[in-house]
Amino acid sequence: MLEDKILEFFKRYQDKYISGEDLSKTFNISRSAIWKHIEKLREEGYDIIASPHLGYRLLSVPERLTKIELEWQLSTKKIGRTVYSYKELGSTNDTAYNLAMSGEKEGAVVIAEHQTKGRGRLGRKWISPSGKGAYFSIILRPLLLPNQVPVITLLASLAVAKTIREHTGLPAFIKWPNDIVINSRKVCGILTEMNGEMDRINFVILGIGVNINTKKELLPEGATSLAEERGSLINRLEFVRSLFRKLDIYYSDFCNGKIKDILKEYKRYSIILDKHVEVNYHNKTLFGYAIDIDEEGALILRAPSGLNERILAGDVVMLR
Ligand code: BT5
Repeated sequence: MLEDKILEFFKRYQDKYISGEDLSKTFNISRSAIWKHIEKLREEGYDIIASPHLGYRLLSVPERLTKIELEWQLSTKKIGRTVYSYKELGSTNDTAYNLAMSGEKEGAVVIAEHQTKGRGRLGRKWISPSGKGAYFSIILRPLLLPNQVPVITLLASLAVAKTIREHTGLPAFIKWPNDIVINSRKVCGILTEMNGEMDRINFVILGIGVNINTKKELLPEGATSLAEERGSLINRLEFVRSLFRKLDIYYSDFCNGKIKDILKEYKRYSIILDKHVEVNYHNKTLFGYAIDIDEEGALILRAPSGLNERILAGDVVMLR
């Protein structure tokens, strides 16, 4: 789109006025056509001033999660180098899945301001109020065995928890297997899906939903948002860009076999380790003491019998 190209031009010459004539020469269209594109950008929330003598100048960009704003000078190795952004989608995981099936490369991100069919695990819903959170999915193509896929959820949880801490100062913790909580309330959920065979991964879709500026009233019981916890709004664009960078680092560590290092750091932010917990899975309930998370992302639970149980998935309830 020509608007995107004009925008890139503005960004390159940040803080400078650009004359209508220069723009019209660069893009080979009339000055009135340039004006129409500028108007369109303004409608999208870009604050562009026009001075009769000096030309146009970009003052501020909208706080929206668009391809151009997210990709701009991101400097990651893989994550977010290509972004597909939408105002509304069913589920970003579904769109990313379809893109991966048609060969889209590793690191590409699908992001939406609103999801009409946001999904959790086991067919549960992920509530995705418009323009308030971050709902995105990343295509990954790790050269690993399927049993190591759960570690991707671990590294993503670590990246989210650390980004929240660094960005907002809030005490974010990881609740195995896929939740990030602040003051015991859920602020982020992760949905990792895989396409592969017994001994081979074709691709993984890593879906992340974070409640950023969402009002509590719009969220289910037991959920919260970063803004609710901090008491002030958060710049979503900056937050998501920081999160892409963190994910990029941990994913690259993971691909380079540094699972031990990731786990070591992960455990520092785990809220369930060394606690008595209840784990529910498929109508089955287990009680025990959470003693460890292993290198395949499984929870090791010491049962009341004294025996250790290895649990691959489930919902954890903390017991007092
Ligand atoms: C999850 O499932 O927590 C995974 C959520 C993943 C969402 C992302 S958004 C981008 C991508 N595209 C998708 O379609 N999904 C991913 P689970 O552990 O099953 O938790 C689901 C439960 O969390 C629900 O049953 C609710 O109780 C609760 N929940 C729903 N929406 C929530 C929200 N916005 N914030 C906090 N909790 C929520």
